[in-house]
This record gives sequence, structure tokens and C-alpha cells, in this order.
Amino acid sequence: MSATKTVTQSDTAIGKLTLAYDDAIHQKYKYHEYLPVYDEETHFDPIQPFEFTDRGLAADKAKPALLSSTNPDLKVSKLTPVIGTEIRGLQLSQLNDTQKNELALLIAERGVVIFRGQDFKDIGPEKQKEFARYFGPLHVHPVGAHVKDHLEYHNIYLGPDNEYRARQRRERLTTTGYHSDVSYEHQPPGITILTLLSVPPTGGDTAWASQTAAYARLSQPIKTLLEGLRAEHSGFNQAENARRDGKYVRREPVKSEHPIVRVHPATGEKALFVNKGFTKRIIGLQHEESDALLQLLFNHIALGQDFQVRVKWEEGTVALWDNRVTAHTAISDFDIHNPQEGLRHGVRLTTQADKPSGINGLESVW
Ligand SMILES: O=C(O)CCC(=O)C(=O)O
Ligand SMILES: [Fe+2]
Repeated sequence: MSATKTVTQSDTAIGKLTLAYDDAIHQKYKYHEYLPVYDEETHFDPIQPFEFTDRGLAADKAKPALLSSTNPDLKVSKLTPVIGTEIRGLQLSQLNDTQKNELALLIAERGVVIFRGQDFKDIGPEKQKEFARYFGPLHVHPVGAHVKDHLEYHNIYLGPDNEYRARQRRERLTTTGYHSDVSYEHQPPGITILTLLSVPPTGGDTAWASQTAAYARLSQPIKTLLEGLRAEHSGFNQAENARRDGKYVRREPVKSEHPIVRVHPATGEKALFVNKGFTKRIIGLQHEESDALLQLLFNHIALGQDFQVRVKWEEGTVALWDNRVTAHTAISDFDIHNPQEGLRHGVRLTTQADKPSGINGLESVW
């Protein structure tokens, strides 16, 4: 296996910039400007608490503006009864604020909404960021690769010239790993937008699990137990691994103790808020109790195909999910060294949301 090739440029507009790709093999790539880079100089202070109002609260529950019956091109279908809705015939780039409010509510209700045939990836990074910012302040990933001059993008790229994430998974039986993005933040992300700029002919799907349904399936005694508990979510491993691998940490890691069952501010629905990626322990339990209970929940989330949806990407697909009520996983089943299997490249914008609130006034602490 070839090692990750990096080309270092100094004295760029934003200081030291490392390319996380081999420029020679992407010369003709239409989305060249979105290829992954690391700004290794800009440091970010801790994220400060902020007031957050969910856009879904302003929406008409019937969603007449978004799902208008007067649009002859509109096709809306549920991907499964429990999670996921697919929309065709509507451009994200054209939505007005009333429609965006209704979209925020729809995403919260359905977990993930898949928009097909979008021009979103061609409207430019500034307009994409402006669209996302409507839903909340943009999160900057503490360690991930981003887009040149746009640190708010989290870059998703595995290729023969970038094996970093593939290498991390080589010692595992599977590439799947359900998680909720950066759940260690004090106000973790809500609405998240993933756009694939290059889609492999087959493979590279993404799957989501409904954490609302996962919660609802539990027995009443377990629900009651979990509703009174918080769990620690930590960004420290991620930062330590990045440092170990010679990556730049642009913001120091944090931990939070979030309620295990959180209530969505717009829908009032309860969702499990633990994930294998970042949840370390349940506060107040003995180690063995915490490990056993978390393992039960992680297995439950990963095994529940009847509350999951697996989405195949198409040219022009944009996925929007609510990170508070879903977990997701990439499915990296394509061979990055086989050019026939294509190039998979995407960018993610994620918006910060509320400080998680649980049942009976249980709040996050840190
Ligand atoms: O590549 C994917 O399908 C999902 C990657 C991911 O976990 C994310 O964008 O947060
Ligand atoms: Fe993710």
C-alpha cells in the first residue's frame, strides 16, 4: 500500500497549508477546489455558549410552503416507514425562509431528508455556507481536513492518495460505525448537510439509524432508568489520535455530560443520545454497569435494521440530517485502489444547536 502523499505549500493566504491529496491525479476534476487540505496554523478558541432557537419551531406542521401541492414536479416519498424521506423536484438553493423552517421540522421528524437532482454543489462555497448558516452557527471541525479557505467544511475523501481514514479502519472487521457527529461539544450539531461531489458507480452508501425509534423500542423500566442519567462524551481520543498521526489540532478537545435521553426542541420527541464514537461512560454507575449498558445501547442502534435507512448516492444528491435524533455511518465498501470503482468525495457543513435537554429538567453539564 502506498503511503498518504502530501504536498506542502508554504506562504499561502492562510499560512501553512498541507494538501491531503496528490494534485497530479486530480488535474481534470471538476470539484478540484473542494479537495481536502489542512490549514496547520489557524487556531480556534473554545466554542462559547450561545442562544439557539430551532428553525423548526417557526414552521407550520403541515408544511404547506415546502410540500406545496401546486408544484407539479414535486415528488416526496418515505424511504422507510420509520426514517428517511426523499424529495425530488425542489431545489435547496431556491428555498425561501418559510420553506427552510418547514424543512428543519421535516428533518427533525424524519431524521434524514434526501434531496435528489440538486444544483447545490454548483452554487459555490459561500452560498452553500449561507444556506447552512440559516439553521445555526457553522461548526469548525477540531481536527478534520477541510476545503481551502473554508474551514467550516468537513472534507470526506478516501482515495489512493489519501488512505488516512482507510488505514484507521484496517484493523477492524467492518468499516461501519454508527456515530453522531462531534457529540462531545457542549452544544452539539443539529442540522447537517452532506453533499457528494463525486459518486462511485456503486458502493459508498450512507446509512442512518433513528435514535428516536431506538429509544421508543426500549422497555419502560430501561427508559425510566436512562431518563435519569447523563453520559460523558469526549473529544480527547480524536484529538490524541490526530496528534499521534502528525495532524494539526485547531481547537483543544472538550468533554460534555449530556442526558442519555434528549428531547428535541421542535418536535418534543425523545431520542437516545449516545453513540459508540464518542460516548465513554455513564455518570454515577460502576464501570461494569456503565460498560454493559452502553454496549447494549450501541448494539441495539447498530442492529436495528427496522429503524435504519441506507441511501445510495446519485449525481446531485444532498443529504440533510438531524444529528440530535439520528446516528449515521459511512459504508466504505469500495476499493480505493481500483479506479473502476471510482472516486468518492464529499463535503459536510454542520450547524451547532441547543444544549441538550433531557427529562424533568436534566441538562448537560461540563
Ligand atoms: O461519508 C459518509 O457517508 C458519512 C461521513 C460522515 O460520517 C459525516 O459526514 O459525518
Ligand atoms: Fe459523521
